[in-house]
Amino acid sequence: MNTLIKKTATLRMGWLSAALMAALLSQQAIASETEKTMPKNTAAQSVPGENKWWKEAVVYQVYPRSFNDTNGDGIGDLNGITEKLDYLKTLGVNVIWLSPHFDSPNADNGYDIRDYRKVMKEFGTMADFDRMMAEMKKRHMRLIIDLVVNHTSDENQWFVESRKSKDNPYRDFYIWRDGHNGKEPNNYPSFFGGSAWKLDPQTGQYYLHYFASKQPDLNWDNPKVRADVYDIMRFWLDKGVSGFRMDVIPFISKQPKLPDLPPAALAHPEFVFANGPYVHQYLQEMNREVLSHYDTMTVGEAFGVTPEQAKTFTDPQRHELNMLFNFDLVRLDRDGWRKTDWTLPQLKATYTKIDNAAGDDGWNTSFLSNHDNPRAVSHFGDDGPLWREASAKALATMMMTQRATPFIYQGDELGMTNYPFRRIEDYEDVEVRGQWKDFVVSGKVSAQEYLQNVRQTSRDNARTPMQWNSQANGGFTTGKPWLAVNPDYVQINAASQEHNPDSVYNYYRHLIALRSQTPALIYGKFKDIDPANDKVFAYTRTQDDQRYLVVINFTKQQLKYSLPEGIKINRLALDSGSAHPAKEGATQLALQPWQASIYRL
Ligand code: TEU
Ligand code: CA
Repeated sequence: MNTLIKKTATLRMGWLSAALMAALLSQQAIASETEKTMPKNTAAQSVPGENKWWKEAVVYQVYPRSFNDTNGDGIGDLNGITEKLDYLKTLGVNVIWLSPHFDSPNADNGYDIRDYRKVMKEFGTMADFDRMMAEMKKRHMRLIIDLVVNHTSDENQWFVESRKSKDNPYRDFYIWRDGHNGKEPNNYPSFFGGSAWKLDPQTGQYYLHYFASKQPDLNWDNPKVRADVYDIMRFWLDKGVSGFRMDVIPFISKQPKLPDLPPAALAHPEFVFANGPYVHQYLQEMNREVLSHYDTMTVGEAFGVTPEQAKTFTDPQRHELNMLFNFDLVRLDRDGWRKTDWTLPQLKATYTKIDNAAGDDGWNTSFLSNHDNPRAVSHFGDDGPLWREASAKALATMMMTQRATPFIYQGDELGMTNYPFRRIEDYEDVEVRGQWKDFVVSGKVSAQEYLQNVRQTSRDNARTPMQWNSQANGGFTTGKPWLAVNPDYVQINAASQEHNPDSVYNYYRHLIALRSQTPALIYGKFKDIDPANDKVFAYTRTQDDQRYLVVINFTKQQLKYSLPEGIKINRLALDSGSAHPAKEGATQLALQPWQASIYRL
């Protein structure tokens, strides 16, 4: 075994035992705290397995900074989104998730909020926001916004007050501790490098920050914090937003007394952070106080939550959240910033696991990328010129036919690819810069090894600007873009795809339309019919007498595929480009490279 593999193996084991420990911790927590203390929401009991608009929705994630710049400052803006609503309407999506649009000093591109009731000045004004929402309404689209309330910006007025003195009324809005023997209060690492504690000279105490030091963690054990967060939620719901994507929401309840992490958990603290004792209590309170009074869609970013635990957040009987983003799939071949390998049977097993964990009355999300992950086609497909389009369509087929609400990340509908990063200076992301210090500057790994990995794993891969056309900067801006546009915009852009019937964009359109019209593809039971096959992903979606088969060739070879006993084709529902789709009665399929087909059985 070479040293890299050995190292990865140990890291993985560390992660597993941390996950195990966290699972145990959380079981205890759920039994001891939540069930006993929390009154049930009796107002709006929902029936298991019910049909819901948010299950039938197709969501499109907009990362505003990189979407469309209308005033030439190199930063996307809300007017830029409004301008592209017809593009999104034509695509067929009906919910937009907007990454944070609030006033922010942008230490983490808006995930550090200074004023929750103001629009980030780079993105525009509240009038722009209202106009954007009105234009969405006209097109029967809904908007969900990003609720970032595990932490704020250090420039948020709450923190400005909090750090002033130990007896400031806002002191307990954050988590302040004395040092331990002249060092940090405990060994928590920050996701963005270094310790999760920062000494504040004004009072001589440390504050906790799971992310950048400009992102202090709120103290959710303080009821005033919770009440203020609920007010912010009502403010936006009353404006007409239809719900929230909730940033690292499982992290809001901290471990009592904040003990050191055991060494095995240090590489993956998320499994401990996500298992504080009161997380379910707080979410049930949030539901009772706010969400149950509106018709909302809620999706929690569940970094550190295992599929088995997901149900404790999303069980309709528990009145917490509708759905979670589970990271087992997008992090299948990841260990922190390191890229590892994946196999098709592993990918399939992940889908089955997540689906089983949801059970009949639970509900999942389906996504292959977002603003924190590499591009879908570069990650799970083949982004070389030969197979980029075919593999992007194959992945789209997989993503859109799960028993889950699909979330398309901006640009994936064009098959946009990872950026050809070379040097550390090419990156803008606070995460990359922090890790560079921790791993490379410290001498733990070579610059080459780090750069080789983040080239495939960095969040900036997904954050390069949208590629609208083949003009300068891909038509994203007339100025200098805040992050370089991928040079492949000349070939890959919206303008060249909108009117090409064979484009990735138009294939997405057909897929979205098919899913929207086909209850079995939304609600139907999922069954992997050939889990060990390492070349073809074949599964059925069944609702009553409606039965569909999805077959995806994950290789760049032509393949013959024999359907398992008892399954035969009735008719083709959608195909990504086979010269000879299978006919009625067929039990043998001839698959083109990366071909994806949906058949009615
Ligand atoms: O991300 C949460 C998170 O923990 C990871 O997905 C994160 O991106 C990182 O890769 C962990 O190593 C959310 C947001 O989506 C992300 O953009 C923010 O930076 C982060 O929270 C802090 O708000
Ligand atoms: Ca702008």
